[in-house]
Order: sequence, then structure tokens, then C-alpha cells
Amino acid sequence: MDIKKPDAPKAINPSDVTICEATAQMLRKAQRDGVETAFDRAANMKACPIGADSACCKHCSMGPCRLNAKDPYSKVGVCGADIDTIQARNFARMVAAGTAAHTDHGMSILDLFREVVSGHITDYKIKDTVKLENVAKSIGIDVEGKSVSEIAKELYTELEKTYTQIEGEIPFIRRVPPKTLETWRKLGIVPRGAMREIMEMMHRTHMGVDQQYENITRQFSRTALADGWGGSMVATELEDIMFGTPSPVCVEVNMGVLKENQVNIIIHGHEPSLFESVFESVNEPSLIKAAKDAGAAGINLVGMCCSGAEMMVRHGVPHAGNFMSTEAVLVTGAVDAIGVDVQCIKQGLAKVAQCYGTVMFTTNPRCKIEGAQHIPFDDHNPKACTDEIVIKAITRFKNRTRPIEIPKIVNTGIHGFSHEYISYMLGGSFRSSYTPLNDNIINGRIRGVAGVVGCTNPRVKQDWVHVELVKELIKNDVLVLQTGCSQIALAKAGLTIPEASVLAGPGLREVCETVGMPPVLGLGACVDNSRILVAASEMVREGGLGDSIASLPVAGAAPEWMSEKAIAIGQYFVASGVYTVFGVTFPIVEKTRFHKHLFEELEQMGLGKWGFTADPYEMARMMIAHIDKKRKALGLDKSRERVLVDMADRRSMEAA
Ligand code: NFS
Ligand code: SF4
Repeated sequence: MDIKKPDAPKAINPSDVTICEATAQMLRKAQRDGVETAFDRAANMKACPIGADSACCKHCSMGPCRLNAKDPYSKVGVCGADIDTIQARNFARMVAAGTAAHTDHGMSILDLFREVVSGHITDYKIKDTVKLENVAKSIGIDVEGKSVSEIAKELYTELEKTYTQIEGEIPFIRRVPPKTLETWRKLGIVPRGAMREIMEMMHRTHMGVDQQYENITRQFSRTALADGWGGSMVATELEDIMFGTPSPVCVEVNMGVLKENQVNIIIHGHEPSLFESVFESVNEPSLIKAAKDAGAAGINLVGMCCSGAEMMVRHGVPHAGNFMSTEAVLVTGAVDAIGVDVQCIKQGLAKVAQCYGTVMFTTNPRCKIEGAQHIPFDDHNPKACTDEIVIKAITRFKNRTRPIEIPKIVNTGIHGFSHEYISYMLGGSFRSSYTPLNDNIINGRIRGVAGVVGCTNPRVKQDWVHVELVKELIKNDVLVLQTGCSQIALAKAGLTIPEASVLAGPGLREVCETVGMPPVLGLGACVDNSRILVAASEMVREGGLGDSIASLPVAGAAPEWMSEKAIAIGQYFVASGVYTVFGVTFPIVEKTRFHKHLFEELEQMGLGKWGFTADPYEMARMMIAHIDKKRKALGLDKSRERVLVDMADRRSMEAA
């Protein structure tokens, strides 16, 4: 009998899968050590082609049903569901899951805020009272003559509606430009409360309910808006109020931030409440002493992924890397403890941690992982958990046995551009406003603004698509705003420092040099994409660039996305009026009606639209073409030609 031997696992070449040299160095070490990472698993796990096209449904046990992506209308599911229904339902559930993740994060922060306001929690406090007042005012709360505590209580009551409201419009809708809001009202997509929208979305995608892709699209747009203008925005604003609104700081990024002679602790996840408390714990004199008694020079706290990005911009905590580097960083052997909370935590981390003797802790009741120790984190007594993490890290430091190899790469970057700071930076403290940004767009020095955000993904070369896309955009005078793992890719590539403006086109370069800012502005974590929405609203309010977000010369991209959260973010940008281009792969079959709906028809309805290409240069071209189309509609195509002529004139004068 012919017995087929299983194929030997495919080996990866580290320099083919990432442009992050530190990650590549650690992947080589992992190969020597016989340790497997997501890069290896991706090479050996062929993506299911039917799933990748979203041409299957398993919403009931008459199926699962698989349709033919090559000939999408040749077949329907057992219940009769066609390709458009099946794809729309799958897409809708991705939006619902992503929205649930951001809104549940926001809800934890809201819970914390309530307990702080009512005095039940004293370990955290209201730090930024100016922001508290501004946020309250932005949703119509009268702050005149009221104490901080009174305003905070009223703000809590209002913001709770973001989640629980059954009828009406969520509070931050008051920040939406009137014309954009008018479109949403006409389409019936203004979110009521996030819980209601997510619930209705899950109901409508159940077997045998909503089977018209346009109607499903309306509900997932509404659900996504409950994320961007709801859950995510609540998270960002309350985190700023309690932990401080970011302003630019110089930070160190990359694996070289680990220190061989110190106790290294990594916090990875999304809710800064855990990280803020670890920050307190590592500064505790008794714990510093314990570390020194154990022979360490000190305690070195380092972030990864999104809560890392938040701590970086609020406290200058160094950042070791983005999503695809979380396993690789443990391969250094230098990490004494890694504490995680929720989202983007690979289960594979537990095994890598075990291989190198790193202690891994889960802390949130929502996220336990086999092989990791669970120390429950409670906002009411946060130090009980975080002191324990530090103590366990010190013990591991004392008992280090394995050789350590830390890539000697450290990059610096300036990050922490909140939408408040952008207005201050461009307008100055006395006339803080978006006027200079709008003026520079109108006069053509800045061609437009792009948001480049999102994950890294082992299906593409880590960081490469982000970096090439952003370089291409700034070269063409497009100012780039960034969040999440994407900004870490650019920081490692050295593009988040003012000196990087030499890579920008002449107009953008002039603005950057005048203001002293980098051409690439890091705004924070993925929930902080809400800052981009607020900035866009401010640009509309400022005037001169049309009357809705859809009329602005802006575009968005998630070039290496992987999570359902990214789809929710993409959809809320699209529904807000932004052309949004995704890379890697897109979970919809081309040439279907649903595809046409998302990629063309939504724009005709006054919203934004989706775009897709895996190629960074093509992506830049598509985004720039869209920006130019919007400039033309605003009558700004001529001003840019003028400014470029001026620039050439000036240069020839300088040369003379
Ligand atoms: Ni955003 Fe943050 Fe990173 Fe992607 Fe994950 S960490 S919330 S989802 S991988 S950018
Ligand atoms: Fe198949 Fe319809 Fe059931 Fe989906 S809902 S699995 S398409 S029968």
C-alpha cells in the first residue's frame, strides 16, 4: 500500500517575511532553538480559498454551504441564500465582532470612570480637567459654574447612553458635521446604542432573517458608526481625561529597548488601565530595591501593540514592536515577564514564553490562555495584580539560566499628536485652530491627508507595505496620520522624526520644516482612530474644504490588516465619508453585487467607499487619485499647480 508521508514543514527565510531586522534576527534564533512562531505557521497553513473569498456560510446545520467564487451566481445555499447575502452576512459579523471589541474596551474604561467619579476607586483620578470640560461641552453639557465632580457625573450619565440607549442618537453624534449627519439620517444609519446595534446585527445575520445585501449593509454601517463615534471615541476621550491627553514626546522603539542587566517587563494588549498600574508598580521604591537586591540595575518597563502605543505617547514608555513581533521579542530570552489583557494576544505566545522561561500572565477575566498564569486585575485594587507581576518578574530575573540575545536596534520617534495638539501645533497657543492646516491644503502645499493604520500580518512581508505606502504618500505631499501597529512600523523605519521631512515633497516639507513636525504623525492606539474622525470634523468646521467629511481631500488605508476590529474601523471610516483602501486580501468576491455596493455605490449615496490592493505603490496611487478628485471638486486643483511652480521658482532663485 502506498502511504503518503506527511510533507516536512516549510521553513521560512526570515529576511523574506519581515523588513524588521530585529524580528528577523530573532526568527533566525528561533529556528536555531527549534521554536515556532506565527510566521512558520502561516507558511504551513494555506489559507482556505473559499473562506478567503467569503463564499461559505455556516449559519445553520442545513449547511455549511460553499458557493463557487469563480462563478458566484451558479449556486445558492440550501436555504436559497445567494452569494451577496452570504458575503454581506459574513462581513456584517466581522463588523459586529470588531465593534464589540472596541466598545467592550470602551465600556471597561467607562466602568472605571464611573467608579472614579463616585469615589469608589482612588488609584486612578481625573487628570485632565480641561479635556473633561471640552468633551462635556462638545456633547452639549453646560459646564458653567459646575465643579469637576459635577461635570464628570453628568458626562458619565451621557456617555453611558453610547452603550445602553434604546432609541435616539448616541451622544458624540453632536460632533459630526451637519451635512454628514444629514446623509446618515436619510439612510437611517445613525447609531442608537452600541449594544442595540450589535444585537440587531447578530439577529439580522441569523439564518433566515435579513437577506438583502443593501439592507444588511445599512445595519453594519450603523453598527460600525457605533464603534468609531461611540465605543472607540468614549475609550479615547475618557482615557485622556483619566490618564492625560498626549502631546509629542520623543520615544524609543524596537527590541533594543530591552536591557540585559535589568528586569524586563512587557505589557501587551489594549486597555491602558492595566499598563498605568504596572507603571506605578515599577516605580515603587520597595520593588526597585527588590530588583536591585536580586542583582538587577533596575526595572525596565516596555510596551507592545496598542496599550504600548498609548503608554508611549502618554508617558514616553519605550515600545518593543508591533503585532508580528510579539513572539519574536520573547525569543530574546531577556523578557522576565509578559502581562497581557485583551485583544491581539496570540495563543502561541504562551508556548514561546515557556520555551524561554518567561512568565506570562493573563489579567483580564475575558482572556485566559492555557499555559499562562492568571492574576485577576481589579480596578478597585489594581496594585495587587501589578505588584505581583513585578515580583514574579524579579524572581525570574534572579533565576535566569538561558543565554540572552537582544538585537541592538533602537529607533527614536516623536509621537503623541492628539487632535488637540495638531490644532495647537499648527495654530500656536494663542490661535490654536485648524486654520493653518486647511490653509495649507487650500494653497496646495499639503495635497491632502491620509490615515494609515492597522495591523501587521504574516501573509505579507511585515512592515514593508506600511513603510513603502507612507513613503510614497509623503513624497507626494500627503500628510500622514497614524495609529496602532502601523505607526510602530514607521517609527522603526525612522519616519516619525522631523528630519524625515527630507523624504517629503516640497510643499509638505516646507510645512514640516516651518512647524518642526515629522511628515508622519503618530496619534496613539487603534481606538484612537477616533481622533482622526474628530480631526476630520474640525477640518470641515474650519471651512474651505466642503461641508461634509466626504468632500475632504483625505483617504485611509490598513495595508497589512488582519483583525475583525480593522474591518469595523474600515467600515466606520467608509460610512463617515472616507475612501478606505485595505491590503493583504479582501473578504469579498469581485464582480458580485455586494462588492460593487461597497466599492462604488456607497460613494454615490454620499458616504465613502472601499478600495483594495495588496501593492503599496498602487495603493498610494489610488489614494492620491482620490485626493486629487476631491481637490478638483473643491476647485483646488489650480492652487496646487501654482504652489509647485512657486517652489520651483524659489529653488531656481536659490540656485542662482
Ligand atoms: Ni489594531 Fe491593536 Fe495591532 Fe491590529 Fe491588533 S494591536 S487594536 S488590531 S494588530 S493594529
Ligand atoms: Fe446554508 Fe443557508 Fe444554512 Fe447558510 S443559512 S448554512 S446558506 S442553509
